Amino acid sequence: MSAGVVLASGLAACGGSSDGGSGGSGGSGDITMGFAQVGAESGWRTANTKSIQASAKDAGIKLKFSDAQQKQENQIKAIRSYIQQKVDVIAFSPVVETGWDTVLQEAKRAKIPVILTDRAVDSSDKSLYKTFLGSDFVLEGNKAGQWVVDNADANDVNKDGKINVVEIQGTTGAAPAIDRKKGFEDKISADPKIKVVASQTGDFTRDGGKKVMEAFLKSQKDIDVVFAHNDDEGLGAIEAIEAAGKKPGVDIKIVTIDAVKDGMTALSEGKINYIVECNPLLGPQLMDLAKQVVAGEDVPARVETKEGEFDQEQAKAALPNRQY
Ligand code: GYE
Repeated sequence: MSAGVVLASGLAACGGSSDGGSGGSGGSGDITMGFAQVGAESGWRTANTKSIQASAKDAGIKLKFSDAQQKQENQIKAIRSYIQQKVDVIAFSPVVETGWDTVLQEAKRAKIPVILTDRAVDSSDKSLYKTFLGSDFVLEGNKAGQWVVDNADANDVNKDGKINVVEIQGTTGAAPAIDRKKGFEDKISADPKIKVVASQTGDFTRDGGKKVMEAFLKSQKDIDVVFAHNDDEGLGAIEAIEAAGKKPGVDIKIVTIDAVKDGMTALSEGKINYIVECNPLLGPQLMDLAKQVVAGEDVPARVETKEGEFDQEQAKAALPNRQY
């Protein structure tokens, strides 16, 4: 409801209890970072926020943190306020890909370096940010699609020679939604039996996934597979499938992306069939990059995180040691 930006300073205790770990370039205790987060829409996002806050503390970086509640205008306001406060570096996870040039030019004019974290922007001017840190979302979509192809027989639940997929997309216009959709389509196009028969956004939330799945269950007679762009949407879909008297993971197969604890638990219980990992623990790498850009050092244009994928047995084995 509230249109305002939630601005909270997740301060690393000033006065310097943060001596350990920072290493490398000196003077990092003086760095202030403004971080404009997307929101708190998913388990992934919560883990990402915790990682950023804890790593800032460990690195001795003073963090100003804001939650945009999934609204671009709130993120823009937060970035402008960081420019006014003359922070040393701005990092943000752009809710959607387009519409950032003006505010990024303002940061550039103020000589404040910007690091894109987790999500990319679609801008022809690459000088507007120093680097991008995050995942290859097309590859994640590829992996989900390849799983549907590789398990085509099992995924043809009704044994009618057709594999009907319903897709629950992430936030419209967001890099992970655009890229995961594309990556998935690229792989399933290899098998003419596999078709996406319906596709809608669930905004990366559990509630969104549930509502979209309820609508799909009414409009589609024959659903074999759900492809949800994140675990939370898949978990919402499970609720809708169960409420319709069907067994998720059996009557309708489910493939998702993220591999957060709740998703992995559902996978180990047989309610999800496959999860492609997307690592939210970007904090330590972000703080290292921040120190480098503030020190004027060159950094790679793109820094990617390493990720895996899990079936039901692998989820059981991995769960006890899962950090998020
Ligand atoms: O997959 C989803 C979150 O941008 C990679 O955003 C992130 C995505 C993640 O809401 O759960």
